Amino acid sequence: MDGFTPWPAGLEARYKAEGYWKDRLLGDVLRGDPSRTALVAGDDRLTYAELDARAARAAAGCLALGIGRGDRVVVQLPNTAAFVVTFLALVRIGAAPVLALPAHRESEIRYLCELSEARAYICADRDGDFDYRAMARTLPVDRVIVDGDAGEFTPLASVDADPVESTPPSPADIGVFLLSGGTTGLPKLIPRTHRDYVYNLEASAGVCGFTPATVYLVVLPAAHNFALACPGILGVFATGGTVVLSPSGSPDEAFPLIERERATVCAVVPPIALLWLDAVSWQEEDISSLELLQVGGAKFAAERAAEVPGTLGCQVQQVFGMAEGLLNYTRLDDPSDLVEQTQGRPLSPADEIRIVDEDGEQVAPGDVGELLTRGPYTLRGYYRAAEHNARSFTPDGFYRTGDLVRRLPSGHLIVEGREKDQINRGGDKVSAEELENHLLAHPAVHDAAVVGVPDPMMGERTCAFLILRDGGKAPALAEIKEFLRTRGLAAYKFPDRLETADAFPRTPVGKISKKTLAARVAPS
Ligand code: J2J
Repeated sequence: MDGFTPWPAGLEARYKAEGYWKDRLLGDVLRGDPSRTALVAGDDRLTYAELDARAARAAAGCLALGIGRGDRVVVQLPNTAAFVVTFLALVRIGAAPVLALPAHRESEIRYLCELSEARAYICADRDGDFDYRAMARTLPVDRVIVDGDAGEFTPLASVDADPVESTPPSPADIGVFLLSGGTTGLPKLIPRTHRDYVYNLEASAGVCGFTPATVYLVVLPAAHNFALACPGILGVFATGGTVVLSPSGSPDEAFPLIERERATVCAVVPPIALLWLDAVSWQEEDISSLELLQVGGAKFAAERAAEVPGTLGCQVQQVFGMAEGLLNYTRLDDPSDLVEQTQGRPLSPADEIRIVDEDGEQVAPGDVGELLTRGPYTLRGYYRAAEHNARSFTPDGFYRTGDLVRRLPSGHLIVEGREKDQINRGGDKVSAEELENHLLAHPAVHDAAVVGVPDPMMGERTCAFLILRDGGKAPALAEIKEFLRTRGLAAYKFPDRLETADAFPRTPVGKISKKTLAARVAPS
């Protein structure tokens, strides 16, 4: 597979022999009782048998359009039954979905289509004021498939045919492409094979105690690794429970669904958890069915984690994960101090962890260093990114996470910071370089440097420092946002704040010192 970095033969043999890779396929995850409810989404309520039948018909519909094994398809759908059916259909025929977020815009989608050489782009008709079809007209793909009012494009509803036999993919094939949070000018694609992603979701379902009685509420974008497979939607399907899709994590949408469907588990990012902790005082719904709240994507403060059981009436689990692979979970039977104060420990006994200093040497036990990892579900290279891979991986295949952690004797990790040039905006990742490149295109901007500023709700917000061109007038934040919007950048990557500077502070080696810049705007 061109552009894909495989695991070395020795490790492949080991992961198979030790039972991590079972040669199961993503298309076969629907393992619930056929008569039980698999999916609730808006007015759709589908049993396992019905969802299976829909996926089979959609798979045949894709084949009829010439989409098949080895193809890539960019999928950008919100939390609807269409997302689930489309995902299952594509993985069944061995076409890999490239999972974009609904918030992505032309800048991201065009690049994903180009990089993946996508056979098709599947989207919704609109998202509020935004018309995906208008964007789709300019994309470099032969076929656009639209859920809803398709206009001149292929309606998703027409991608439907009597099921046919087709050659199944190999478990070693790429099953799905996830998006990296990114630290570079352009987003990176993470190839996940059928067998590694199936292990990811099955092992996660085990650690999180999922059973056929699990009712899992999805409030994060279904296309995000956390909501999709940690254990997520696919972990629920593999253990026979019920998935309930919510359009968002807003308490006025999520709480009524928890009450109505008696949801037992939900995965959220810290800003949503904080909102829910407050919202119980004014929302009137009965959310007592909730047993487990998974919180991850950004650091969740120990004090707030400690409030979850008393305030929301459920257990809390911290999740420190990444689309690249490695997942850390606090365990359901961990003592409360570990659950509150750590971000969990690795999912798999085969996860290898190294914590290193700037010279790549292992730090003393308990000291802070950069987390490196490899294992049976951690990528060995980004897709078609040889140059970047040379920096992101050690010669022996450990992924450099860019996260600064320390490890307790129990194996639990505490995230202490970050080395990568990224802003973690309440779980949404913003690559500083990507935003800087867009800002540099503005006529008034001579140079740009983007840093994170602490924020009580979001953890961090994005601050852009600008050096203006000679005689240039400082643009207003609203103008910059409008400029970025016309450039087709996703809105969550827009700066929250602008500052001007005459020059940027430099490190001894001449790089912009983002630490010094961030200190200028940090609350004292
Ligand atoms: C601090 N930083 C965290 C945490 C992720 C489950 C949960 C999260 C993600 C995810 C995911 C953190 N505390 N608890 O894919 O399956 C930061 C780290 C990490 C980066 C990965 C999942 N949990 N982070 O957030 O690919 O910096 O995945 O390297 O979006 O988020 O981002 P992403």
